[in-house]
Amino acid sequence: MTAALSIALSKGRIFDETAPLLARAGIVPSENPETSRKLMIGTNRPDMQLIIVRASDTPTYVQHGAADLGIAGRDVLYEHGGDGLYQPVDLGIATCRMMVAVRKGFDYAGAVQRGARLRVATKYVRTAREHFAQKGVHIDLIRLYGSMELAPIVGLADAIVDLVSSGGTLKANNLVAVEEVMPVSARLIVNQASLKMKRALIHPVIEAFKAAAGGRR
Ligand code: PRT
Ligand code: MG
Repeated sequence: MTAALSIALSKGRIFDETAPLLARAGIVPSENPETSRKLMIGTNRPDMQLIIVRASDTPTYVQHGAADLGIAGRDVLYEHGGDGLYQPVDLGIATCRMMVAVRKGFDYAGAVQRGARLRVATKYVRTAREHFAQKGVHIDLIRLYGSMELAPIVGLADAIVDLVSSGGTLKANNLVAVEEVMPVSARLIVNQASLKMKRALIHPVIEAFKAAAGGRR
């Protein structure tokens, strides 16, 4: 059975930081997705359920209307492109920064100035391509799926584009951040057709998230 409204979100930091906002919006999951193996989780509201997806898949589920609402990082939304998605609320959670980082001692400014062709490893290929195109820097993109921090150390790339929050991971791997690409936080996203068809149900949820996100600060 599917509930009237579904919210797609990922386990881990997105769920952890969304749970208090959900609670403030009056939505309490009936199971903890961190420990449950269920991918569809009911809530205290019979008309609302959570769909647990991979973080980078959230916009896809919402775009196709497989979920009415979703919670996704700006990083993920930027890579996806945001087609068919309405983004009414910056939730101000799961914040970090998308950064360019290099091996300590690598002369990034010099390389850019000389017009050297940079090898850039990342899973954020669209973001990286647009960032360097805007700067007029030529790059060779190397697409990775994770552990980007390894690439400069083993000589796979000159630079990486990755998310940084505490900076601990960069530090532990002898890397330094040299440039900000964009600040990142998680957004509430809504399927545009759902918004039209289920406006009476969805509008109060959007307002509740706005209030919850505002009250959090
Ligand atoms: O882990 P999985 O491959 O399933 O997917 P995912 O990595 O996309 O999901 P998850 O749950 O790790 O992240 C979900 C969202 O959280 C991301 O899309 C971001 O919007 C947001 N977020 C906030 C972060 C971070 N902070 C973050 N620090 N996502 C990832 N990181 C990683 C970063 O990639 C790096 O490897 O943490 C490491 C750096 O952390 P520090 O604290 O050492 O700087
Ligand atoms: Mg992760």
